[in-house]
Amino acid sequence: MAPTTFNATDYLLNRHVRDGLGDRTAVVCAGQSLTYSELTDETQRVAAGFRALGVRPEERVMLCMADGVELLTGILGAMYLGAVPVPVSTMVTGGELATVLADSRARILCVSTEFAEAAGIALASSSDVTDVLADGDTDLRATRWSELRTHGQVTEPYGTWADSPAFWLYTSGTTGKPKGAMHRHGSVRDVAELYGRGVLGVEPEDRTLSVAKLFFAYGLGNSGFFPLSACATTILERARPTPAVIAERVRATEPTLFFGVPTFYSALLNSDIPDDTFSSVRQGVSAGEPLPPVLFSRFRERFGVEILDGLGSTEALHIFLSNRPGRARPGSSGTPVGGYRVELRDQTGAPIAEAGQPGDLYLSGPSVATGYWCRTETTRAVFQGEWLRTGDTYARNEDGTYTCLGRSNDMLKAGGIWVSPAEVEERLLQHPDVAEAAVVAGRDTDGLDKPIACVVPVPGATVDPAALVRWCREGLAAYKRPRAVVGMTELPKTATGKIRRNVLREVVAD
Ligand code: 3SK
Repeated sequence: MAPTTFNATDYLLNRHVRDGLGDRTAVVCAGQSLTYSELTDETQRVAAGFRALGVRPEERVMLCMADGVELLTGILGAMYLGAVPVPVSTMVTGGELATVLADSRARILCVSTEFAEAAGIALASSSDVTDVLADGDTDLRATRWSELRTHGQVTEPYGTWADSPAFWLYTSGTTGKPKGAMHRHGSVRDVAELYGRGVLGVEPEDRTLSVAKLFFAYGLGNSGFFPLSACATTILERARPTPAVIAERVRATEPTLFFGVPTFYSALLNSDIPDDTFSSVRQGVSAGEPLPPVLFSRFRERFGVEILDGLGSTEALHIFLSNRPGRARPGSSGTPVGGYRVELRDQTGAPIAEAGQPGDLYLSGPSVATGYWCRTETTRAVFQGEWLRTGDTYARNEDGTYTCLGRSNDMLKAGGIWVSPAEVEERLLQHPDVAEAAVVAGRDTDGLDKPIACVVPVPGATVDPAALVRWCREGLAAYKRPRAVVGMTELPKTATGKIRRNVLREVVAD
C-alpha cells in the first residue's frame, strides 16, 4: 500500500488556512508583515515560478540569501513543489559556494544582492547552473524575484510522503569538506512537535526572533518550523546580528522567544544595551556550543531572562538534549527531548552506565537525517543503523542531566589525564577581564600536549597571562590549568558561531 502523502508545507501553511486561521500574522520583516493566507499565496507563486523554470520534484534549488520573505518562500516554495531547497551559509566565499554548487548539482541558484559577488565567482566555475534568481539589482545574469512571482500559483502541495527528501543542509563542522545532510518532510513535524511544542511550548501568541539565520538548522527551526507549525509569528532580520541591531529589533517587534548562541549572549552582556531590552521575552534559548554557567547567571541577573541550553546538530535537524523551562541546570545540556534517546559509549563501543564517566554521545530519534549526499563512507561511519554518532563527548550527571565535555576530537590529555576544554573555559570566563575563551592542546618543549588558553579580554581590559593561569590554578585541579595564555582580539568562528579550534591549534603551534 502506498504511504499517505505528507508535505511539510501543508503542515506549516495550508493547514492553518483550512482551519480558518489565515488572518493571523505569519511573518514580520523589515516593517512588512504577511498573514498566513498571504504567506501561503506567496509560497504558491514562488512554487509556480520554479515550475516555470522547469524545476522537478526532488531536484535541488540552492539559496544563498539573507533572511527575509524571499528566502523563506524560496525554501517553502521549493518544498511545496516537492523539490529540495538547499539554503547555504551567506558567509561562504565564492570558492566555497562553487564547491557546494558542484556537489549538490543544483541547477537553480537564488541569491541576495549582498552575496552577488561570491555568487559571480562560484558561477564562473559552475557548469550545472542554468538559472540564477536575484532579489535585487546585481551584475549577474539573473532573473529578478519579482519576475519569478508572475507565473500564477501552484494551488496544492506536491504529494510527497513523510519519507520524501525535503531539504538539505550542508555541514562541515568546524573543519573538513562540506557534506549535505538530507532531511525528510516528516522531520519538520518531528522537530516542531518534539522540541518546539514539547519543550518550548510554542503557542499561536508567540513571536520568535533568532540570531541564527534560516540557512542554519538551528535558525530554520527557530524562525521557520517552530513558529509556522504553531501558527505563531516569525520575526526575520536581514542584517548581520550585532547587539545594537538585535536590541533595536527586539524593542520594535517584542518577541516572546529569543534564540541565540553563547558568543552572542556574551556580546550582549558586554554591550551597553538597556537592561530592559528583553522584557517581552518569556524564554531565551542557546545552542551551537555549551552555554557557560556564568553567562546563564549574568544574563538572568541583568536581563531577567532564563536561557535554556540545549544540544542539537545539523544531522539531528534540531535540539535533542535540552534543559526545561524553570528547571535549567546551568553547565548541562539537560535531558533527552521526548522522542529521542541518547547513549554514552566507551572507546570499545560498550555502553557506559555510571554517572560522571566521559563517553561518546550517540543519538536515536525520528528527525535524524537519512545520510550525507554522495558520501557513502562518511555516512556509514556516522549514521549507524538507528544510532547517530554525534562526535561529542558527554558525561551523565547523578540527576540524569548530561554535561558536554567537548567535541570528541577536541578533548585533550595533560599528564595522561583527560581535560575538558569546556571546564577550563568556564573558569576563565568567570574572570572579570575575560570576554571569550577557548582552550586547545598545544605541544610543550618535550612534545607533550598541554592546555593553552586563547583569550579575548572585555573592552578596556588587557590579558595578563600569569594572573589568568593563577586564577585557573585556584579554581581547578592544577593539571587542568592552561600552561600558556594567548591574548586575541577575536576568536575564529564558523558562520554559525562555533569556535574554529583547528585554527586555534595552528595558532598556538606557531
Ligand atoms: O549545530 C548546532 O549546534 C545546532 C544546534 C541546534 C539546532 C541545530 C543545530 C545544527
